[in-house]
Amino acid sequence: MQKSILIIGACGQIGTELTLALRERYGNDRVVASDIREGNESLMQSGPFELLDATNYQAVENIVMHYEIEEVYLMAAMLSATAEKFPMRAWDLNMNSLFHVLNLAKDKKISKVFWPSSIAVFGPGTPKENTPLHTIMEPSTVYGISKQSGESWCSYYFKKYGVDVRSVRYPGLISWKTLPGGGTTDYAIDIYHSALSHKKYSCFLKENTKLPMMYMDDAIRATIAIMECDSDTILERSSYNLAGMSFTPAEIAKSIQKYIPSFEIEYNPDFRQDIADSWPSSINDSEAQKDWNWKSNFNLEQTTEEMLRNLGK
Ligand code: AKB
Repeated sequence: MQKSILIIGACGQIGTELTLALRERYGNDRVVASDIREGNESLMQSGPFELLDATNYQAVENIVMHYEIEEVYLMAAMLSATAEKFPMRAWDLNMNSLFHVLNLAKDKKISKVFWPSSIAVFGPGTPKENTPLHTIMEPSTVYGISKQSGESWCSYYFKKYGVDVRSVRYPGLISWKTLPGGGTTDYAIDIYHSALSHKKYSCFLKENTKLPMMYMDDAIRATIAIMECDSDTILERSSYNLAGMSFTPAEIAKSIQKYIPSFEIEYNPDFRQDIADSWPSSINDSEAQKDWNWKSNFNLEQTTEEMLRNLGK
């Protein structure tokens, strides 16, 4: 019999595509989607869905027991820009949801956990280019502090209780199926929507702010790959660096102008500039390549082609 999987935060940017990919792989009925709100039609109609507040331990446990869940993907989180506005709510959601899932695994109610970390674990003192997995972190955002602490807790639960938890540090993720919300890298999605609808975009980051990014297909592939590996190939139990591409707002604008020559961009940096300035420009993911054969497929040109083609339909 196929295993049963629960996705918490299934209606968000990553959760939506991850749920659909897992349903295709393991069967619609085996993949339970849950979120605090309802999601898009394809997600709601393709398999089981439960309304769930990830900060409520009892509610999470009830769903795990009811569906005899073996694996949990915990995708619910408050992202960097929103977390700066609501620090306590962000801490509550990002940390307590993780503890609930780790404790379910510690008590053997589930057997495997995926928890996403982020490039936000890094801070202003981190080497900017080709940032290694183990380096100075010192995050300067609420979101980054929650992700860095979460990584340490994952590693602790693995060492102390044998919890099989796996994690990657996502860069900014670019997708066309579901809009992101509350992130600093969200500009790299908004720009495609604006290019198609208005032929111009006002960017909240400066033109030369280079950040690590990844196309969603690569992110979903990495997530499923790390979860399907044999446990003993996962040598890093805090979180793995994951690299796709790196570009600046000026470079993404130029790639759009190849398809929409009249597209114009202007720069009006806001509070998110400080967040972006504290993050690396490019990531070294050699451990993921070595331990579980990770390799990204999409560069900026391919991403722009995919985004404009799909959003333009
Ligand atoms: C954000 O911008 O907050 C996220 C992230 C890099 O984790 N996309």
